[in-house]
Amino acid sequence: MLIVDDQKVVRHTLSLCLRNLGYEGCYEASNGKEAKRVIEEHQIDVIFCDLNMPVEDGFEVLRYLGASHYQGAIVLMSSEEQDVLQSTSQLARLYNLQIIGCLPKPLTAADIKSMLLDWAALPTVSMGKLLNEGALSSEQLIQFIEQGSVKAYFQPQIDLNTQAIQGFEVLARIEESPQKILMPDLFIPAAEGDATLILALTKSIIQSAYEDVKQHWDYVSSLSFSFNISGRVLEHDNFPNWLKDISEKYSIPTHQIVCELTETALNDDQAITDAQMLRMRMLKFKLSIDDFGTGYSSIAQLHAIPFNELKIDKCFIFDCLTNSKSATVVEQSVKMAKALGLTVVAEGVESAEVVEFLHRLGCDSAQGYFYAKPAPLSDFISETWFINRAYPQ
Ligand code: G
Ligand code: G
Ligand code: MN
Repeated sequence: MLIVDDQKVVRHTLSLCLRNLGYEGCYEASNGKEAKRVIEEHQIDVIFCDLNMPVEDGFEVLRYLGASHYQGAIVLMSSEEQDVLQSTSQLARLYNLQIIGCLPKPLTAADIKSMLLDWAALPTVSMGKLLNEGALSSEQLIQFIEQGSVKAYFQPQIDLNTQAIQGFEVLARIEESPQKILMPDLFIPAAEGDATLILALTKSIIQSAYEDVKQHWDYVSSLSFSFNISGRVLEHDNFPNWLKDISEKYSIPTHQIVCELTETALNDDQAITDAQMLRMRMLKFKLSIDDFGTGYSSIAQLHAIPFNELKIDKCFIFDCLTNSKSATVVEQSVKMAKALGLTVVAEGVESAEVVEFLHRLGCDSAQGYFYAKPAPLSDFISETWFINRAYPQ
């Protein structure tokens, strides 16, 4: 275990407490810099990390752990209010880090004990390793890709001014059998760990979607198609040109293709990703910033890259009618997007009331279960609202 805190008394108390609980030999670090050194040199299963430290703070430690794909558990500690701790643990999840608890300061032995007991009792969290149950191995995934089991599902995006469909987001599924459809959480995280694999997967989803689009072209020729593009995919220099070539092959104009990039995807080498995004723009693809509001680098990125669209994350949309903080995030995101000349899509719209709220704020379009769940493209072609091009009000 590793304790990172600038206050000696905190480190001392916590270390004593852990020893009493049977955890011997804790490492200690008084700032982020020292913590990184310990993590590089030792196998650490649990990190207790303070947020406010003068040299390199807890946020820097989290960023570092995310970048180095740390697999162990993390406990956040702070005298900040509970909602700051909560938001920080949400941030950490974006880095695929495992936060097992947030301890308010001053620490108490009882809090520490109950949290560690819960953690030890969790079946999925074994020391230092996290097993994602049911997740596909790389070999399985490669096999599914090769046998053509990767399928594109389509979720409509509705123009809030006209109630007409304006396009689809394409979401990956694997058809293990006609009865068994595997969801992305079973294969995307693993694929993203391997730049070659996520590239192969992304290409096969796009190819599969283009086949469907071509087949139904007469019905969808005016619509946009959004793909989720992981930052790892952009590490491949020739991806933008590959996308241009395949779009030409299927006669789909590049301005109808939207590349959704998540903030977390925009990671390690900023210069490379930025250059790739600019290439995409020069080829006339549209760029969208996905899951907006859940990361913390978004504003800087909006500045640096000519995005066309901003997608407000569903976590803010879900409770925007009951949670004033979410409502504020939605409202401000719309305002900011408008000021920057971007179109705004709200994701996770589940009710007519939310549609109404978004429309009032000036949000351009909406996507969510209220309209439709992701499904094969052919399912939509026969729907009357689709044919009539207006969603019933
Ligand atoms: O489809 P679902 O509704 O369960 O999607 C879950 C998550 O998987 C979403 O966050 C989405 O961005 C991601 N996802 C779905 N399809 C793709 C894909 O083709 N590529 C990448 N990189 N992520 C995807
Ligand atoms: O992260 P990304 O925005 O790419 O992923 C979109 C995800 O959101 C997909 O998993 C999709 O199935 C899901 N989704 C879309 N609309 C809704 C909704 O209205 N409710 C819920 N719960 N999930 C939604
Ligand atoms: Mn998306």
